[in-house]
Amino acid sequence: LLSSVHAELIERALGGEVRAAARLMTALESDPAAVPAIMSRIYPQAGKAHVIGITGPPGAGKSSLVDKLAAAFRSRGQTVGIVAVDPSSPFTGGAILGDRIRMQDRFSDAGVFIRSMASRGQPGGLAKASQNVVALMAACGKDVVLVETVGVGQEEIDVIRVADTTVVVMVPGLGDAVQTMKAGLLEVADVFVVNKADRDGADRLFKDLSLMVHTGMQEGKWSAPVLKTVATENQGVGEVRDRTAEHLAFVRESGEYQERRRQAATVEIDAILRERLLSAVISRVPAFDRYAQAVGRRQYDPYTAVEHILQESRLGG
Ligand SMILES: Nc1nc2c(ncn2[C@@H]2O[C@H](COP(=O)(O)OP(=O)(O)O)[C@@H](O)[C@H]2O)c(=O)[nH]1
Ligand SMILES: [Mg+2]
Repeated sequence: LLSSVHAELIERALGGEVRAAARLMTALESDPAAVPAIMSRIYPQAGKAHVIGITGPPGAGKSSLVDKLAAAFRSRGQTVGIVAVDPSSPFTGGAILGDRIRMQDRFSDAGVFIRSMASRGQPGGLAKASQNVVALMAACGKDVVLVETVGVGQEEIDVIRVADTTVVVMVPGLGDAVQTMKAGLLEVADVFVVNKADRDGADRLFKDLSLMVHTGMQEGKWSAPVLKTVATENQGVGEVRDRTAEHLAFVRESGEYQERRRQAATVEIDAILRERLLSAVISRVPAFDRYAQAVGRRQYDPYTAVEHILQESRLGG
């Protein structure tokens, strides 16, 4: 049930009040019991934004690019939300603060809303927490929501599974393109950016990526453009803005958009369902921990333990 405090915050946030939106985000992050009611009010309004995921290795220049990209969208009159998912712990959150200062500095502008999230300590997981914040920004009327996340680890990659368009940022000298393929980034890339194009090796990386994309090209399918940028010098950023917009138009036209939304919804439902099922099982099995102890002592194996737990919870066959 929606509390009257949250109901009022939602009204004000949807009306464009930034402080109300910020308080709601805090509630989404720190008050798991309040999340379902808040989301049920927000979700139906959240479909209008273009959600763009920006991912790549640490130090690739993602924050620098997001900063300039936000300005590029603003210059076309579009409002922008930024969700920066930081891999560092909230206790060593120097990078979070750094990003926020670096970016918010430039945007005293009310057309940009920035939220940094630590990747640890999110109840229910990072992907869900960031997706909720993205949905809220979209519901508040941001035209574009940029989601920055490090492209290492499944959880971080799940963060951008809900993006309409995914930009993979790579740089020369941080390991080759094959590493990126291994990390599963190739398959999610809609636009490749070779950032730090002012550095040695950028041309080589550009050629390797272009060849890779060209090899995988399919008739009637979107083919990821490979773009060069120097984020710190604001070079090539307008092109990134234009190609991401083009990608959205393309997938809308081709019908792929709906398929992506369906896949993203599957990821979201999956995560929520897992969590609900697990807590339902745990609450029905008071001696849950006894099983862990028994498995720890090798009295039986974890599969047998799960069999017992399911039977005891009466959820299993
Ligand atoms: N030479 C050069 N340095 C850059 C460029 N883009 C970002 N940087 C620098 O690379 C470092 C990491 O950038 P940051 O945006 O924090 O990377 P992130 O970890 O991917 O978010 C910073 O010192 C930036 O100033 C670029 O295009 N060229
Ligand atoms: Mg960053």
